[in-house]
Amino acid sequence: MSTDIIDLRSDTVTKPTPAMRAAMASAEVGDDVYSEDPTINRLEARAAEIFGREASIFVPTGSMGNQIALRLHTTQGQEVVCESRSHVMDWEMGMAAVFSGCQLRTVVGHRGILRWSDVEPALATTGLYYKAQTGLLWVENTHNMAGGTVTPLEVMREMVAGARSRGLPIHLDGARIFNAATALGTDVATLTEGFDTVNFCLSKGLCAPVGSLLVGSHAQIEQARRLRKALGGGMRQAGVLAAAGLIALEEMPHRLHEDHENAKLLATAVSCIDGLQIDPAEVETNIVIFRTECDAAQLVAAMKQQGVLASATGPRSVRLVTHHDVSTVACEQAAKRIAVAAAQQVSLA
Ligand code: TLP
Repeated sequence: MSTDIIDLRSDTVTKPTPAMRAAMASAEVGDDVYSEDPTINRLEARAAEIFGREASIFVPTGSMGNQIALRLHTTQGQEVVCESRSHVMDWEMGMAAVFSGCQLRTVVGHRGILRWSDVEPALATTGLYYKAQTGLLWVENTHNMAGGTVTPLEVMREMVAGARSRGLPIHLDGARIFNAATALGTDVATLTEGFDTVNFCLSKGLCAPVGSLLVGSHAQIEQARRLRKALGGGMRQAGVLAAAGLIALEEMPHRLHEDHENAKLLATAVSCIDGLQIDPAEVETNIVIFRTECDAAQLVAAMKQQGVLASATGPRSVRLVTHHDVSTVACEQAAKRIAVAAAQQVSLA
């Protein structure tokens, strides 16, 4: 196996930058359960400001931020309408049912993107006593499992307007919302305007070691503090984490275009490999999901032998995610190694 591993499994594998480590070492801290950690307070205030909201809360993970939002907006027995391959559906451990007593009603979007016309027929808001009522609309931008696809601004606005017209709250899983804003050439406040709550992650392409923020109104975030504590997410001197988070928020978004360019480069190279398929034009951000004629798990294992780590996202699909810790040269190298691994699979078939 090659020793210089190129890790493209996820942008969650990024390590804190030297500036983050220095800020962590000297962070001013206090007990955040008493709201006395000055660095967390600064991070929360800054996130609210950047998103144009009243308040925000620092949570350990994106999953926790999403689940707090889900509980905030719903009551037991309701439905949450989301895209069929959204993170809340596939990767959050059935917590909509466990923590909020809700079920998910999924709708298939085009490349993960939901339009109002897709969603409207799935809503139950008429008050019919014999149907589970829709309690919440859920959008994921960028859409992870659809390959980092971006919901454009006009569609975000259409979804918000639709939710309003039916008196429904709308939450955004914006784990990678800075990637979406970068791809669209807009800012996150504009892109997320009108969403009742937005969850975004510092720990993915923005390189912080830990943490996400949920933004919303004062009243929602006050209630979110109770729910975070209920989930065991009341942290103490977590200003050491928020210090890295502040750098992630202020300094890292501006470089995300590099990850997008590297993803395009990888997709273009992969599209030339026999037995692998992807349309590079469909790659908009830092996620590349390609189809393979051979077994995806076997290909991933063969890629690992060549020193490239990736994830199988289905029996015939493989995900590569670019990030701060893989350079353009490393991506070029990864493409060559993927070609070797794919050729081995073809020769085995
Ligand atoms: N995504 C992870 C895995 O869980 C799949 C990854 O490697 O991409 N929303 C979206 C859209 C996400 O992609 C993720 C993480 C989350 C929420 C949850 O964030 P964490 O991992 O902090 O709980």
